Amino acid sequence: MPYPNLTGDDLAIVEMARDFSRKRLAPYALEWDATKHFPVAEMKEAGSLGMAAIYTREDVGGSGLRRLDGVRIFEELAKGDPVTAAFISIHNMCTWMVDTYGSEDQRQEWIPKLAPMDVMASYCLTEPGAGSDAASLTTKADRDGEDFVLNGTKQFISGGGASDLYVVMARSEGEGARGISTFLVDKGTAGLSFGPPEVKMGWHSQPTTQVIFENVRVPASRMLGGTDGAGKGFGIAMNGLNGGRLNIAACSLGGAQAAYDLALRYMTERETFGRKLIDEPTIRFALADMATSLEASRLILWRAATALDENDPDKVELCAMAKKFVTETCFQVADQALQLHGGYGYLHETGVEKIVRDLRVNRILEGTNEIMRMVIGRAEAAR
Ligand code: FAD
Ligand code: 2MC
Repeated sequence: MPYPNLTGDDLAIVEMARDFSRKRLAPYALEWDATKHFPVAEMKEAGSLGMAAIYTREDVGGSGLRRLDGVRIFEELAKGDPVTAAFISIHNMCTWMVDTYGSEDQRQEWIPKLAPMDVMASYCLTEPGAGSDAASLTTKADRDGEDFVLNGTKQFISGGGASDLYVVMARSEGEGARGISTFLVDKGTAGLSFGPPEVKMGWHSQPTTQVIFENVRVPASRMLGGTDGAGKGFGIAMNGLNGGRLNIAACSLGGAQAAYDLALRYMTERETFGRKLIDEPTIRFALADMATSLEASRLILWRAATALDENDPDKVELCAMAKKFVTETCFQVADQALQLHGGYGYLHETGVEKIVRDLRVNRILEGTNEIMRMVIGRAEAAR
């Protein structure tokens, strides 16, 4: 179904992402999953097409597009591979944080390297003892003369060990959310190390590791925003996540759309009891529910992305609603697509079981869907 109401420019952006996804991601995604290959060359190619700094300002090499363009791009990328799309989303989140909250020097230093993905970035918030309750994080950043010294461990970091730059939330100012600042830490810094890659249900083509800080010394100029950034790190991290949550939802939508497309085609080919499955009324009802879920997901996602573009007062709640609704609904669509394939759906070569595995985690990361309900519930209670 064509996207509604797109102008020529909007369509050109979608078509660029679709073309890249079809040619450079889709043909290889199953192999990358099986061999646990992190497709760095393809991601750099996405960067060269403007997809690593989508809503970052143009003066430093960003694409200067909207969040609305972003969710359409991530839907298209995820049709080819939801895992690679998700890492490009995390990188975009880091790039946007540097562009929005960095000093002019930091913007000039980093964005020209982040935009083409010459430098790949990871986002480091979660800790072994602080996941959903992120403001309770304990990684310390102690001031020592002109430097900060970081100590602590980050957990579940996407791109850990592979990324060149780590955007790290650490406690420099004292207790609570307002005691946290954000630091830009180079991979080569002494005292920085990485745990072994976690063995996961999905997201096989992307490393997830601990990121360990043992007396990691960074100049004070590496605090995001300079001295103005002291104590602002939690707000920076959360504002980054608003957009990240939309992109992750868009990854679920793209993955589910791809699974649906496979199921629809299979229903027109497979025969049981002497006729095509597509001619069974109950199969058509299943397809109808799936198609409706995909369209509803797209609409709430576009609504939330527009709210973020327009700095709507309800943007945080709308992003949480979109993340919760789309990641849950689209997981069900992908699972149903697997069911419609019968036993063949359970085989790796069909491509649907990978999508189901890869979409499952989107209900957990970038804020679990229980935390999304907490965010929505708080906003509703405050009305
Ligand atoms: P917990 O916070 O311990 O929660 C456990 C369960 O309790 C969950 O179901 C949760 O929803 C529920 N729960 C918690 N509190 C409440 C409450 N008050 N009320 C009701 N239910 C509650 N983090 C990063 O910083 N950077 C990354 O790049 C990154 N990548 C990831 C990649 C993968 C593959 C995975 C699995 C995780 C990644 N994460 C990353 C971490 C992810 O964001 C956290 O796993 C997530 O926020 C949940 O934290 P937790 O695992 O500690 O669960
Ligand atoms: N956007 C902007 N600001 C936000 C915000 C958001 N989404 N959420 C919270 N804030 C602000 C809030 O307004 C407050 O600001 P101020 O101090 O100016 O009043 C401050 O942050 C503290 O917020 P709360 O008082 O609500 O803090 P609390 O600790 O009660 O709850 C909660 C915060 C639960 C919403 C937050 O910890 C959270 O989102 N937890 C989930 C963690 C998460 O999403 N982790 C994802 C890791 S990244 C990942 O998984 C990847 C794959 C990259």
